[in-house]
Amino acid sequence: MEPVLQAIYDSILNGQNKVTPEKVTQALAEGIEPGVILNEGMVVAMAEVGRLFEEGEYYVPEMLIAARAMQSGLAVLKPRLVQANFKPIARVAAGTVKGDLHDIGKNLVCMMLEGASFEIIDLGTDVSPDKFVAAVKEKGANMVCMSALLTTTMPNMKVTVEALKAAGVRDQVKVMIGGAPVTEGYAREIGADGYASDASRAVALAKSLVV
Ligand code: B12
Repeated sequence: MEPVLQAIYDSILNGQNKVTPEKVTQALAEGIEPGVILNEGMVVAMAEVGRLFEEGEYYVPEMLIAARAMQSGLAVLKPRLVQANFKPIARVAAGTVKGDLHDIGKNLVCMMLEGASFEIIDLGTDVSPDKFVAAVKEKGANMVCMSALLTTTMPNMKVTVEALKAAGVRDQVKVMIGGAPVTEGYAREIGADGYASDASRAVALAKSLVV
């Protein structure tokens, strides 16, 4: 691994939220592609944080400070991931489902979609089915993106799809879902239009759904 990518990786793992943006800036200055910095320096670090948590070596506070370092690095990367916007391809209401506070993956998907000329209505985290419905009815969203990182909150994706149906707007929108525990099979099971395992695949999927 390039030394600067290793430094980014280490700074996230150690939750050094001042060092991460500095190292991301340095990596960009060294001419490393934003996608490489993201995937080979940052996303892998969060995966390692998850592993350490699973093994009982990290606890919630360590996860939290690692996430803060990740977010501060992403803030530097964002302008490079989000290119100039053209006429929006579609209006996307994106959020992490009810009960779930994980937003790094959702934010990444939003950034990449924004960079690919989608308009984003970011509903944030802990988003109730009613809020997704309101974004479609009142803000004219024609795509709904739901993220869930917990097996306990995943069922709220299904509840949201049902709420869209009950509100009579399911046919007006494409529904995309994702997040670590989510699968293609689950997307089919709950009647979503698609699933993607990462942010670049999310862009390809979103484009394929709007044509
Ligand atoms: C950081 C983190 C936290 C942070 C979140 C900070 C934040 N602002 O997001 C904090 C400390 C708050 C946290 C809290 C908790 N967490 Co946590 N957390 C993580 C961790 C380490 C990383 C998640 C992450 O950011 N990954 C990096 C991003 C880039 O990846 P991603 O989210 O998967 O997103 C990508 C794809 O999935 C996809 N994607 C994501 N969303 C979408 C949406 C669409 C539409 C599409 C198409 C694609 C897509 O694209 C993204 C980009 O490539 C994971 C471990 C892991 N391996 O996931 C645990 C993990 C998710 N957490 C876990 C747990 C248990 C918890 C807590 C319950 C802990 C506790 N006891 O309190 C709480 C729950 C709080 C809540 N109510 O939500 C477990 C979940 C277990 C399970 N199967 O349910 C995990 C898996 C850790 C573990 N290995 O046990 N956590």
